[in-house]
Amino acid sequence: MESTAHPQRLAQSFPTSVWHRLRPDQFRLRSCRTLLRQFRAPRLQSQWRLTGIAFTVVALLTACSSGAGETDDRDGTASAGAESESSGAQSGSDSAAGAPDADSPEVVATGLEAPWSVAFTGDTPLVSERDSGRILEIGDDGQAREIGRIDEVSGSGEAGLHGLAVDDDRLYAFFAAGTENRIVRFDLLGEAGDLSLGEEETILDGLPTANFHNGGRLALGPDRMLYATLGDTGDRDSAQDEKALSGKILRMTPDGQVPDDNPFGDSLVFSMGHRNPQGIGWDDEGTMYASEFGQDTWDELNVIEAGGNYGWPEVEGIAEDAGAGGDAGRAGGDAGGAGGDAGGDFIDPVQQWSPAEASPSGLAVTDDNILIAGLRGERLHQVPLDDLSTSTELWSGEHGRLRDVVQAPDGSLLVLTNNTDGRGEPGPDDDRLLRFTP
Ligand SMILES: [Ca+2]
Repeated sequence: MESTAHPQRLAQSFPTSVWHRLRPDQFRLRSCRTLLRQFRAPRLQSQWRLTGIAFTVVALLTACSSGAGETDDRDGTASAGAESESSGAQSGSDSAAGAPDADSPEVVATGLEAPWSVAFTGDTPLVSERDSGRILEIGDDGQAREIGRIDEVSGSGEAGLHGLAVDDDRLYAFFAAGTENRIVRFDLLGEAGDLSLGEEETILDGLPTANFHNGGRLALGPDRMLYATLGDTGDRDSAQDEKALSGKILRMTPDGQVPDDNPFGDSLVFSMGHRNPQGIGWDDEGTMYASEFGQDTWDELNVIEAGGNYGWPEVEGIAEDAGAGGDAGRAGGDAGGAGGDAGGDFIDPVQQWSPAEASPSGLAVTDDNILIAGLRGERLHQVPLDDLSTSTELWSGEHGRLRDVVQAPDGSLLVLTNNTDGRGEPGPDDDRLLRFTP
């Protein structure tokens, strides 16, 4: 139940989160903003104290200032309630190539059936369909063309074909097949308008599955590793079991192997204590974010660090009542707190929402904001990177349930609606892929 300070975690988090920022070519004004922002975060104060570089930090800050549950069915009982990848291209480019603003988004494609994930190959969006197992390319004319269908996909409840991720000319896909979740990859063959899939190669199988809480988002990180979210698949306690893969964010090589520097030794586990995380992405400084469905009270936005324990099922949302308080006992091992173990070693979310106003699936990270697609909340939450505890809302109720948001190579944002999977109230054109300028 506790996550004590993990030496490897410290060893890893220092060079990736701090050293990365010190590369001269990246030490710009924005880097300073990020540095200041993160230094304010209790978890990093703790880490940095432990790593004994307070002096360096002060010097840097001076330099900066002077220079610059899906389940809408929360319990998985298939009634009303709670429940997504890719960070997409994060080019953060300047022009969104004429996309309209959020008030009147462009309708890129219509008639999608329970779509789940968007990923780009070049400028072409690819879309997965949860139940059909189809993978579609969306043409310039908005026509959806099937480039392949994964026949082994077994759609049941919320399970089915979920996340997509593209790495150069290879496509990764996460799906439920019978009694397991599986990650496969294909070569992407042909050109836009005539794409097809090569032979399917399984890179990871035997992952737990269930009718709900499958997680299922895939993304390539800035470290070129493949990340996958896996919910607790109904086995709550597994989220606190280091040895179980459910209730975790997993990190693997593109071949599905354990990277040498994973935080729990010879394990794919990157972070633990998750209920049903469905959105992951990184800002341009390499900080990782994840959205997560809570059960009844709090959905979460988390800053993910290697080896971190995010509390489920011991804690849902911010652990204010868990004895140790909100900022004690971070991953850096500043442990303890008056309440003993409960809450003391868990990392709090940076922001939380009620399931009715969120139920967060996919997320995208732009230069300045995190955008999070809400299912039950039927809105986008926009969280500024320089103030992670606040957010504004877009589209509340205007387009129904939202499954995924991805930044296109031209900087525009694409959003998948989610009204045809049995929970929404589909309009005549649903489901749709929408586009606007952030
Ligand atoms: Ca949590």
